Amino acid sequence: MQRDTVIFNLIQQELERQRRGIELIASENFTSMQVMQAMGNVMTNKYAEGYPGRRYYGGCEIVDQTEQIAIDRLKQIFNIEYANVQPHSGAQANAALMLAILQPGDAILGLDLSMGGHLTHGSAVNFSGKLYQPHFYGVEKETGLIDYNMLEAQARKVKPKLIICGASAYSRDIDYKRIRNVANEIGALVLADIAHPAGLIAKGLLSSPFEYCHFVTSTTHKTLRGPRGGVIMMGKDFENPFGQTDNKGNIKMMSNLIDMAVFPGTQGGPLEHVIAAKAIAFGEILSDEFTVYMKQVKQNAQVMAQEFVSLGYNIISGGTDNHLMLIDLRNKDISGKKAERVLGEADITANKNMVPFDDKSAFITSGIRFGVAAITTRGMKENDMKFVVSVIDKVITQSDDSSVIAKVKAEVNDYMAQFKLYPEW
Ligand code: DSN
Repeated sequence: MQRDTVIFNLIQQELERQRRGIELIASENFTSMQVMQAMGNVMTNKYAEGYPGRRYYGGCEIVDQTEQIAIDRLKQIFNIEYANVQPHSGAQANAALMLAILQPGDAILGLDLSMGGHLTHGSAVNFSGKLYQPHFYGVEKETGLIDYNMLEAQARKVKPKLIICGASAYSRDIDYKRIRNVANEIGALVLADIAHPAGLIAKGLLSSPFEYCHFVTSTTHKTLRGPRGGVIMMGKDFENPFGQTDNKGNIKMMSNLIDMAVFPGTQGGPLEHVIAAKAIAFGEILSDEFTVYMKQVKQNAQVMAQEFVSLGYNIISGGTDNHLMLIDLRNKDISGKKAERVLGEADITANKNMVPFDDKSAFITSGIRFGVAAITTRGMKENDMKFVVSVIDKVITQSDDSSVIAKVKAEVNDYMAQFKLYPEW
């Protein structure tokens, strides 16, 4: 077989793009070399439908071990009873979890996408909004914080079977206890989708949802810095409240329902090469080095937010508790769409984002979202945040001057040359 130079050239170009730019997409990160190597291994050849020790294919003795190590390490990270590491992505994790506990048409309550929520929390264009009956809560206009009064009022009014907390563009901690209290009152289950802040939660730098939420889902590639994928977890396993029994008449545990909802419910063969990479990433998360990394992420985000505020930028909620921030650009007279484009021309990558109560569409938006997990992996510290904010400000305030953008791009490329993407390269 001839080497596919077309594709390998494109991969090389992507490596160069990642190396020369400032990566600020809040949902991205740079895996370690060993995590990346594990994603390209022979386990991609293996079919392993089922779970360790109970597969539908022969020859699974070795992938059984990698998958079990991934499960055990994830349980150790969060000190929990149950983990399923097979979901191919965060969306798949949420789809499986909902399949396990909901019937089509059941009411669900989540944070509105336009207020920082996620597509899989009930958006009309997503399975969650098509199969189930979605209802939403938002954030307070004055503070940008989750409107817990609205959440409680909605919960009492629509009596959802599932309340979903967690967000894609929300920079503050979440009051899981308050959400659980209202869920108890109306008999709802609670899912925390911690895809964004999982790494901070793993290291105790944000509140843990496990005590209060029945279920927790996450991606593995954001602050957890692993391969692209998803997981489903429970702090404590419990008997399913729907009365489902096994063939001996015993009430099935929730873990059983969730495992069945992942496979065969929503997925076929697990990606065992990716699960091997998840196991490696989870091992890295257990290290002290990762604690240092996560603390730096939090510190960098706070310095970045302060720098933006000092230059007159309007950060939703006024700051950040986690790795990201959402900026309302309306006082800077530029849309999110244009800001994303001109920053991209200067090799600064970010994404446009609606802000709460936005008057522009999701294609234009008034906001932009920045996250620091990826640049912190590259070794950036507090002082570097000042450089990053200064170049962003130059581009945003002089967005129509192509000579400024070209100059900033050269500055960015020069600055980033000191931070290796991978120590070995
Ligand atoms: N698309 C991801 C994000 O950027 O936050 C969430 O799925």
